[in-house]
Amino acid sequence: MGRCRSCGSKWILVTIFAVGLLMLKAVEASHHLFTAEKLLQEVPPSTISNRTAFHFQAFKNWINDPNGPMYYNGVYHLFYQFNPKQPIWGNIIWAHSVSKDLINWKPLKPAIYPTGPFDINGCWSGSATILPGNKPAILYTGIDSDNRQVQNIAFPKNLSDPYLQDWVKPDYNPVISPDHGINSSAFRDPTTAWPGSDGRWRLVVGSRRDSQGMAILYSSEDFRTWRMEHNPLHVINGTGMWECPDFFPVSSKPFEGVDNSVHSNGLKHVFKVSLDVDRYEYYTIGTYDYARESYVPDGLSSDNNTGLRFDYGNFYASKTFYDGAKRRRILLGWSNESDSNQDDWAKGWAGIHTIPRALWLSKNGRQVVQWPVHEVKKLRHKHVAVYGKKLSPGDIFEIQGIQASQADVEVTFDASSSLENAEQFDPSWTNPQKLCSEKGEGTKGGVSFGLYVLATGDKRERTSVFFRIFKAKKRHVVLFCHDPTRSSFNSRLYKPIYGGFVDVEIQNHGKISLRSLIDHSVVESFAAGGKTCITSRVYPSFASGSNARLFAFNNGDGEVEISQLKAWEMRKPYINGI
Ligand code: DQQ
Repeated sequence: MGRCRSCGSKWILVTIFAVGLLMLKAVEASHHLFTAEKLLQEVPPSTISNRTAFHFQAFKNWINDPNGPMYYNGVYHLFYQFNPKQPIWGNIIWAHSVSKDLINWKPLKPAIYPTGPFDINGCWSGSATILPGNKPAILYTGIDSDNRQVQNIAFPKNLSDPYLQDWVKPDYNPVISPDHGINSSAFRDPTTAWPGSDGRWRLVVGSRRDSQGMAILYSSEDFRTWRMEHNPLHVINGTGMWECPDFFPVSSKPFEGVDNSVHSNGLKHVFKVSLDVDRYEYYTIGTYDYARESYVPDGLSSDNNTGLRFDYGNFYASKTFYDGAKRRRILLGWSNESDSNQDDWAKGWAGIHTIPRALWLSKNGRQVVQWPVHEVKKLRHKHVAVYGKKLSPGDIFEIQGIQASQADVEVTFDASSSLENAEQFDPSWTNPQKLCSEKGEGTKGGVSFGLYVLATGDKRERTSVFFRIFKAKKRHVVLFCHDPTRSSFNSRLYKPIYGGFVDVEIQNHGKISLRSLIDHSVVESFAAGGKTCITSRVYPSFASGSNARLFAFNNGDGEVEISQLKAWEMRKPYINGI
């Protein structure tokens, strides 16, 4: 009898499931109709083929923030904010991929998705911490049944599974609630935890009180019961909601990193925040006093919208982790599409992550330096080189011989014979992005040179990656810009000009280096060995696939030399089935 009863309920379940599936299919079908229609009517075909090849992305649909990156027992884990149903934000869960080299990624089943009242309305960003006994733990923001933002914990179900595919959430979730008058709709994105000098764990959660952005500090003895500390770790008036804070010690040895658990005198820390109000990130370098639990940014740093940025372009919600295998700190960021929602429906995918970058403190301690992880070099394939090529004013020189839509370009320009032509720098020019717009790539004169990437043969379509050098009172000022204004004929695109100053003494030797990773719809550039980085999303209408060309140009008044240029075609790695 018992069997018959359970048979009956099984059939009811099967029927409900089948009806659900049909409904789901209907929804999917309507998306397909919409997609095909839009595709044929309005989207230039080449926009569709601009899918990135060697940047992290999902097989389809929407992705945003990198979550909980970690290296565990020989495997890199990357979780990310994912909408399993659509190429727009919504239905957010943690998707999960693993890698042995940070370049090829194997997709696994979703790791964290709504299961209880503490996260029933969404599983938002968070971080991983490896606890003593080599046990990973994830802390993430859940949107609970009252739509409050709460912090939850999850553990791997089976530590002997090399991929840690199943994650369990204890019943005692949430572990941190928005008590003490915290705004429950502005309380998210817990950091990786670090041990304090008293043995208690610490972490911060991003928040705001009115327009005051803050990183609320919590401590715990057992990683389960968390106590809000009296003082936030950091607060800045007028900055609004702080999303995805990150706080970590930084090494001054190039390419090296420091684990979050290290305490030592003189060790510098970085505090980074993603500002919801302008959707850019800012960081400061400072000193963390473990005993007082206070973080004091160095006098040179400011962490509002005049501050330092990891990337002066389309880059947000970044997160670092310590890679114990190679003793380095790695930074991952989300680069959103800058096409329209309409285009994203047509493409069926939206959002990529930037190439993992090693990150360390610059020699003068004033900023961090970033460089693509060395593993990316294994994608380098056919290559071309140019040495000692002089560019006279107005010259445009084509670099031929590789497919330039999927390439890694490293170039050193020598502007020494041209520096006397530099325009006078006005000290009131404090906003590099604005300066790049005012003195765009089309502005002739002074000292201005760089690359046209993803360009057509007639250069009517091009993305300009360039330097402009000015003469200030005691030194020269170097401006680095990305100008995508002419990157496409698609009128629906957002084409912001981006810019950052480069902290180099160019008057000493006249040389400056540039590396650009070009991947169909993304250009990720590193000026002066990674001191100033800019990422742009561009969608050429014609300069795509084998039609994309690469040029170097000199728009200034004096001669500039390409001391050395190497450009490699890049192979396509395996990324989540694409
Ligand atoms: N994205 C997540 C939030 C975070 C925001 C939601 C930043 O947790 O604050 O998808 O992009």
